[in-house]
Amino acid sequence: MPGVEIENRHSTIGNGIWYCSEMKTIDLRSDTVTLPTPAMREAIYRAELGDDVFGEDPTAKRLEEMAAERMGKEAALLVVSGTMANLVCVLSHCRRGEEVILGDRSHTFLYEAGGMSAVGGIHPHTLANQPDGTMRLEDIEAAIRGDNVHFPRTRLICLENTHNRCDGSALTPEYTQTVAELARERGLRVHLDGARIFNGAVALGLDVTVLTRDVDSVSFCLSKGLSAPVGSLICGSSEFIAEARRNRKVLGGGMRQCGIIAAAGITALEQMVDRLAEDHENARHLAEGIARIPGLSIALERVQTNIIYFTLAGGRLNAGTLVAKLADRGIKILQVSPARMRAVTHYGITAEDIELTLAALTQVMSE
Ligand code: TLP
Repeated sequence: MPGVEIENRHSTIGNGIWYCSEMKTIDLRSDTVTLPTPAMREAIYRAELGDDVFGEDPTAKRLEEMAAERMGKEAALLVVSGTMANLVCVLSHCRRGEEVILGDRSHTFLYEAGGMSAVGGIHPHTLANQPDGTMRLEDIEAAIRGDNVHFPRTRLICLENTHNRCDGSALTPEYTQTVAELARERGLRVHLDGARIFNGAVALGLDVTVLTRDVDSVSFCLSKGLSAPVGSLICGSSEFIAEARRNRKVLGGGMRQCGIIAAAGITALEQMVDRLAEDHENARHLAEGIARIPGLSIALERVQTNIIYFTLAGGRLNAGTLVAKLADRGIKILQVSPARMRAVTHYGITAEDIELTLAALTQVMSE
């Protein structure tokens, strides 16, 4: 089953029910660990292919048309990853020496290897992310540069929805619209890192286009909660996507028979979006259980989608030890700082897995 593997383990310690020679692994490190569904493997097998750099892969074209329509944009482009999607978008909006306003906890700033400056000579201007993943409007306004020879030119504002490091929070359409209005007034563009935009739409009960209508470009991932093996899409105007296609090529991202990837992506869009609600329910259940375990603390009011963060509230354990002890019990989560951890629910994680995880956490915390 995707996200769940059977491992051979020969544990001699402990007395929990999960100790046995054949131990199930519950992998909550990320929704990126999801494996393609049987329907995706079938679609990959049957995919009609061509050379996409010549514009001749019918499956890639179909996925790009579907993606553009889903996001309410004119056109779309398939790229390898979320990281490449964000980089291609920034390169397509900005020239060398220009500046991007983005959150200090945004994925693009924290976890994309500084690509915009390393590759594009583009200057990141970070502003404090609020706990809900927003940046204050007054901070954005104050950060936009005046026309002065000393300053880089501000060109772009980047938002992230859902916001990974801010507890998987979903940005509201009202917030996005307000930022976009400010951007338009000041002659700037807005890019949305929508790696998990469908989680946002499902959590807010909105059509995804309501979350994307005000931005100039949006990227979203097929290979997270939607379970496809690889790929992200960039959506925007036809003119923007033509520029993005060129920048994808610069990065070596022209993929020949990429219908192989696109076929799984089509299945993902057709079959895997609505079920994200189940991941949100499991995350909530996990969070509520964690809130009841002495020594752990979690901001329950922040739990909205499939990502939860929780913290050790004092005591003798550090997060590294707790993560290792859980791993010994076949449960994988991520340590993000000395006291803080992340767990992400996804396809293949069941309500029973959540119970097992809570039982393991309770046991480790009481040892
Ligand atoms: N996030 C990964 C890690 O890189 C942290 C994860 O496990 O959550 N935008 C957002 C909001 C993301 O969370 C990620 C991946 C990306 C972009 C990059 O996507 P990929 O991994 O496809 O390059």
